[in-house]
This record gives sequence, structure tokens and C-alpha cells, in this order.
Amino acid sequence: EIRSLAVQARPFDFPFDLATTALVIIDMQRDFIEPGGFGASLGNDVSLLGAIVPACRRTLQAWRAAGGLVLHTREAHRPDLRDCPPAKRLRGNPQLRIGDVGPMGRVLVSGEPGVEIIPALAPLAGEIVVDKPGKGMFYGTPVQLLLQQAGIRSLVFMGVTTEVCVQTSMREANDRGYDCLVLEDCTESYFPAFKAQALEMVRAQGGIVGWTATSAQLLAALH
Ligand code: C5J
Repeated sequence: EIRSLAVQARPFDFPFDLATTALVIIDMQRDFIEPGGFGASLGNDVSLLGAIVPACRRTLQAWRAAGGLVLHTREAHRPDLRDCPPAKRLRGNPQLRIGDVGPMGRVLVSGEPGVEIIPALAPLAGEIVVDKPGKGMFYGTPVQLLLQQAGIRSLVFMGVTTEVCVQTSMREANDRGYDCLVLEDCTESYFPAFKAQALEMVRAQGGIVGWTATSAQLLAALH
């Protein structure tokens, strides 16, 4: 069903058709949101990120009820770590490196408990789940093919963290011709100032990377 909708957004309205728009949920996995995972191993206070879960869940449920396509991503590597460049694994001085065994299994390794999407946002059968080795969702993944096959032209983003995997994925998508909207209350950073600045960067210069809106503004457009 083609329905021309518009979200009241910044820097101006975001037009979309439900049939050609996917809800993209970036890396809402235990490794970033719960203690004992990758986020915590880098020294971050992970409690900040849990605050967006209720808004993400409401939005996901409304999107599902409207019949929209859902794509979940997870930052995750092969168990043999052949898709994890040493530059990523060895940088800095974390308590646990990618591939090390932590409280939630091997850090950022596909199939381990830490890589599971948090229960509140667990994928339903038929929703797309993609493990990505990088920060951006197109790099080293079949995401472009999957979106093309589904006829998708616009993307609505939620997830973590705003200035790392969300913004990288949005920039990759924007360069590939997708119209991108990020939901302000459904994304979070370990650094609130970075979130605010990343959202400003997206919508500056006439929406140079895309649009921003609240989840309430999206839900209003869906009704
Ligand atoms: C990070 C992500 N922050 N999902 N990953 O390393 O944003």
C-alpha cells in the first residue's frame, strides 16, 4: 500500500511512503546497553543508554502495526575475528578486547549472549537482522542488496550510539541516495553533548545528512 505521509521534522518536513521506508534499529544489543559488555569495557557508563528503550519499543510496535519493514543491526564479528582489523581490536587499553571472554560471552562476537538484541526490542520472525563488522551498516554487509530488493528508499533510524554507529550508518545511507530521518528520543550516546552535536550536524546546512524528529512526531504521521 502506497501512502504518502510526512513527519513534522527538522530542518523541514520528512516525506515518506510506508511501503518504501524501513525502520532501522542500530545495535540495540546487550553489549552496549547492559553492564559487562563492550560499551562498559571501554569505560562508559552504560546506564544512560537504557533510558531510550521505552520510546524505541513504542515506536517499533507502532511501526510493526502499520506494516512497515524493520531492519535490526548488531555490531558483531566472526568468531575467528577475520573481519576485525587489528586497528579496531588493539586500539586503546580496554578491560576487554573484541573476542575476549567477558560476563556476556565473547565481546562483539556473533552468536554470543552480549550480541543479542535486548529483549524489549527483540526481532520478530521475518524482520531483517544483520551483523556488521564496522560502525556503518553498509560496510561488509548485504544491507544495500536487502534494501534494494525490498524497494526501500527512505530510512528511519533509532539506536546507539548516536555519533558512532547511528551517524556513520546514516552518512553511508545518505551517500547511497536514501532519505534518512533519525528519531531524537530513540537514540543515545555515552556522551550527551556528542548526541546533541551529532543531531545538529545531521540537520544543518538544509539537512545535509538528513532529518531529525521526535518519535511522537513520527507516530503522529502514522496515525
Ligand atoms: C560503538 C556503536 N559506539 N554501536 N558502537 O562503538 O555505536
